[in-house]
Amino acid sequence: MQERYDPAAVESAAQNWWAENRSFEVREDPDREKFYCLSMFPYPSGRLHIGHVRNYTIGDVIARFQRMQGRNVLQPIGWDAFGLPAENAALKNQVPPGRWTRENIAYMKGQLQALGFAYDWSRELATCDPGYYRWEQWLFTRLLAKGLVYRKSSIVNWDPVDNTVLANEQVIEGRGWRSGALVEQREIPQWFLKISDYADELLNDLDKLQEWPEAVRTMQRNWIGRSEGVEVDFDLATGGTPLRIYTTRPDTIFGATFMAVAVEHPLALEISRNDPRIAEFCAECRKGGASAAELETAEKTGMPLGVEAINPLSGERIPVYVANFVLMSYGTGAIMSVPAHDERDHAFAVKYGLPIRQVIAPADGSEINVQAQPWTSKQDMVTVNSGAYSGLSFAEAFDRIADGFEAQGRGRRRVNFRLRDWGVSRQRYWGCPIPVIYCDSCGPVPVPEADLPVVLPEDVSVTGGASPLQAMQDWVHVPCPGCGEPARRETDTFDTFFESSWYYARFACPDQDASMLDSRASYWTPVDQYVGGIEHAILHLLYARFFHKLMRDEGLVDSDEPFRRLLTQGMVLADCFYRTDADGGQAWYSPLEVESRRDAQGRISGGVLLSDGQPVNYGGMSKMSKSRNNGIDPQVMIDRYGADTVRLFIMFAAPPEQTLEFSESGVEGAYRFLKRLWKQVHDHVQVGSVDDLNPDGLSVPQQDLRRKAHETLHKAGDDIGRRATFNTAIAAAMELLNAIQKFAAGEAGGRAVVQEALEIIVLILAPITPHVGHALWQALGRPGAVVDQAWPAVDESALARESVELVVQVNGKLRGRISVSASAQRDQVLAAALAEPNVQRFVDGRELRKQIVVPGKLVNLVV
Ligand code: ANZ
Ligand code: ZN
Repeated sequence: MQERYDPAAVESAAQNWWAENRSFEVREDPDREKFYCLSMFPYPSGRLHIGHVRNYTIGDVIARFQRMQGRNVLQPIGWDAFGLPAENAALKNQVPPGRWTRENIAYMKGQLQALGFAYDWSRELATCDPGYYRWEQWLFTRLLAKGLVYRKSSIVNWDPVDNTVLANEQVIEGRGWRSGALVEQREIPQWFLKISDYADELLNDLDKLQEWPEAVRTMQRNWIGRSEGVEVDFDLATGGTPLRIYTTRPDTIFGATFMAVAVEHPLALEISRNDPRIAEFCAECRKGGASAAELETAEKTGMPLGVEAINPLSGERIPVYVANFVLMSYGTGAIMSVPAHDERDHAFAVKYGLPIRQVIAPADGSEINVQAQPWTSKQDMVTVNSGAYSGLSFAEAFDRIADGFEAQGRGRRRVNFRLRDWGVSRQRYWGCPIPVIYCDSCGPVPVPEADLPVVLPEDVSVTGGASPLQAMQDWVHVPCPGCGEPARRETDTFDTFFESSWYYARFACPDQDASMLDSRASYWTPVDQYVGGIEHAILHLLYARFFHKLMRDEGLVDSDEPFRRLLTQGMVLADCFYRTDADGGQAWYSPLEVESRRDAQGRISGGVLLSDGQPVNYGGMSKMSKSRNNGIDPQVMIDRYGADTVRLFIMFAAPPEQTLEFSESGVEGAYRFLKRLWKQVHDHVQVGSVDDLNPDGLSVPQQDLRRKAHETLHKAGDDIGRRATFNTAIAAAMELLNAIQKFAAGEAGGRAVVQEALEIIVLILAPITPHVGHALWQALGRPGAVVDQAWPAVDESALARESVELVVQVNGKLRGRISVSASAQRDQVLAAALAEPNVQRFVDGRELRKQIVVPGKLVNLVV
């Protein structure tokens, strides 16, 4: 064994060994418990960032730990390879997106391998490969046949610079998230997946996901947004089609003082035709962002349409407005407004001087002032000012009013979901072609199964405008599969969430070229542990859950949910340093180029730029970002200290769900620990390794060290396996190393205890620092490779304390303490208690009527 710890040599040796022995290639084995560990696959942006490294290290530690528990562990990796950045890079560097993507994959694969992740590389996949995306094209045509896919013209957010449709989440303050251009509203035909058909199941099955963070389940629940209400028809005073509204509060109907419709509502459109002021108002509203979140915060505006509606219960006539806060895509696009009991209606009524009338009140009689503030409670309330419906609770009023409308045919109970159908069309080039052909006589025709995949042409030049597919005449013009007449291919591609919605299942059978999935998918799924960023808490996880159910209904998997346990890792933060230049702008310097200065309390107060020796200001810790130049390229750390140090630092610096504060001194600390461990093993094996530990013949200090080793093992197993607090397991291993260093091994018995304790440290750390583990296991003279070792069993007898302390009571009062051997019998304990001088004083020769011994705790003598 080398005396000096040389990470580069150690890491390549271990990695070669794993590759030669195909250590991480797995096969289905019905006789063994399987464990499928998956980290969210990366977008091949070019280089791993530190968030990736954290994500993959956490996943790898869990996978390796589960392997040591004897499970048949699958840990695959692949590439989420379609998406906009490839097109932008193509535009900038004049390389086709496919080439750029594959070059990035090659580089990043090397980075992942250098980090020693235990992936089954034989299953690697990239979603831009036709062998992958053909199956989502196939599924799409199946769903089309089943009626789960439809085409609909809809208003979209149009980014005039990127020439693409944006999701509502991609519109920030009315501008495109990437281009910053003012977003326009346009109507174009799009393909939709009917996720709404699964809304109830997606909601109810959240209850099965007990091992997901509660916060994520809540976000999903809110996103699905189930609501129970009533649709009611309000007649218009002028006659014609009644105005149908959706309300969850029919109990407040007597408080409706106006109505409001969306700017796209048929009534608003009809009146716009003759009223240019209304038309202009509607057009103006459509320009802004259409996201619900934005409308929530935007100033509420509207205009009276000049028509009145008749309240079906009170007969009152109330004005109808068109208003920007009513969404056409929810409910019926029209509402009754009750300003006394709804926030938005209240703000609107105050602004336009509309009446505010209280119709519900606190059941306990306390006063409220709805002119000043709406009161919105459903609980502990009673209806007031509501004619024959006064004096009722929410549930009573809801039911009576709903029953009445249903009997009259004027209304009906209805469940609505906030969740919208998933628009999957993207007007982008670098994505999976939507397998549809448009024919003038047959309409849209799905590409027949035999003609799949529709391969995306990769030899293109990207111009920045419309998708290059539109200009590829040879590709676009094809005969109609139905009638054979000239027809055109769809040039839109799928939303890239399509690919990431089912990759986890494909990893079970990536080589299957006759079907989307095969029986191996039922063996491996659901994923037992999924690890990824909280930014995917809603859309990615929801779409993957939806796809899992779609695939289940195709008979492709046999479970209801794709991910059994979910861990969402925290962000990585780093210090930021800056200088303010003459015109007030800030220049940011990488923390790696700055030597920080600390104040008396040890807090960073500033720093010096290494290149010019001049001071820089400290800007605090913040999320790593380009704008603050505080991103740390993990490759720099790997090159400097090795993969094990980076892995150890990441797992030690914080529990996985919390933010991690990057600091180079922390990385150095991890490196020093590994050097210390290396030296300890080196010094130990210099004398020779030992493997004949005799637990019975140990001295007290030897027993103490052995107990510490097994206590550490016990704690680490619980911390890693159950609590997922890897940092405390590492801290315990560090303490054990300290104890070994303080221990004077001396002769054979002591050296055997040290040998065992060192082996325990190596095994505990094996999932975290697997390369060092590989080398030290060999150095300790153990057979086999550490990667194939089982997690060691705790020796319960080693945990027993040499001596235990008991309290002694006489007639229930504390009279003394004794220390006895942990294995002492009842007689010996009693004898020791009676020999205690103070106890003797209180017993004082009297007859012992009762003697109670609670082992390990107390003795009570009754005299
Ligand atoms: C009258 C009322 C009185 C309402 C009251 C609330 C409080 P959820 O729970 O999200 O389903 N609403 C209905 N359709 C809408 C649309 N397209 N755009 C904007 N708002 C709409 O919310 C249902 C409530 O949101 C409905 O109940 C309606 O206002 C409003 F004291 O009707 B309510
Ligand atoms: Zn045709």
